[in-house]
Amino acid sequence: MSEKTTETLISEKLKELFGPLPFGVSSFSLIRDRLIDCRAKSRIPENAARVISVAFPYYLGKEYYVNSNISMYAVPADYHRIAGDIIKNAAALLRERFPDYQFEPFIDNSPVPEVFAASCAGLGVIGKNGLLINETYGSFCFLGEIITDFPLTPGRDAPTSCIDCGECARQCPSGVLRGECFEKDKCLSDISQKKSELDENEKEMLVDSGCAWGCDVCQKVCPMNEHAAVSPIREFYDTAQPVFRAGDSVEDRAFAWRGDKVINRNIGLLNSQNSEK
Ligand code: B12
Repeated sequence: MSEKTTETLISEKLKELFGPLPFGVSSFSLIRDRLIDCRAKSRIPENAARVISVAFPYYLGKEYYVNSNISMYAVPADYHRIAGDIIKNAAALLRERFPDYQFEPFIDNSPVPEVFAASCAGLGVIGKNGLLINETYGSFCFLGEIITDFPLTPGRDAPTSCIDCGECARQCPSGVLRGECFEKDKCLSDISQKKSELDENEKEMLVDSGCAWGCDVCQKVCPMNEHAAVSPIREFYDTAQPVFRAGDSVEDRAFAWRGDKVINRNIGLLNSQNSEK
């Protein structure tokens, strides 16, 4: 019987580690020139060859969002921790099993343009809203990756695009998706994270959205999300908190990194509007 190649062994291990989570491989050379400047950049292995992208679906079913006042991605406990634990644990086990190779995990605060890399790895198309849309789970997926120096066979050599119906751009509350280029600070999701004082227009947009953290409009109106499957990640359900009240602990929430001032300010704005009605 022929011996299994290292590639086969690593591929089998990845299936064992990620189970039902979509994952795929892209060539590091595709993103080398697109890396995002951040501290984590220094962790990229010296002879980086491949990026193993993993999607962490987070849609829990509509009953989980009843009367919610925060974005769907912030309903479960902090994905940086939950998905971070899965990807860090996987990288540690890969290092242990294949000590001749490097496996470095990243999530969100990552030098990898995660949407682009995931599409190149075959995990889905890039929507006009800039998000990765997976065939099964839609765009309701967090992304993370492991960079390795092992030359696994990559998926595709370029990203692919959505059906381009334009609905996300038409419905975008701030109009940022209708602009020539994506001006990050005009996105309502970015506005909801702003530490500095919001101007009247920003306050109005936030209040109208009813969402104290993030923005889901470009995802909710996307026809490619209509039949998104629910997440296979148990912990997302067990930790779900759809309504956040001023004074609740931000510990282990997706917005913990911002502290409690910004979310409390936003909730105050939503509440003051409700009491005026
Ligand atoms: C900064 C950031 C933000 C900023 C700016 C977003 C932006 N679009 O630039 C703000 C705060 C606004 C934001 C908001 C959100 N974010 Co954000 N964000 C990031 C972060 C940390 C970096 C993004 C970045 O700077 N990319 C680099 C620049 C160069 O990318 P870019 O300008 O978009 O360029 C892309 C296009 O050129 C495209 N592209 C290139 N070639 C081609 C070719 C084709 C054919 C096509 C179609 C596209 C394409 O690919 C490039 C790279 O992605 C990433 C994590 C990461 N490390 O990637 C998460 C990330 C993109 N965000 C994520 C999420 C969930 C969100 C929100 C949905 C959260 C919410 N509900 O409020 C919103 C969505 C808003 C929106 N429509 O973009 C997820 C997206 C998951 C997914 N399924 O795609 C990520 C990957 C975080 C994660 N680890 O899961 N985000």
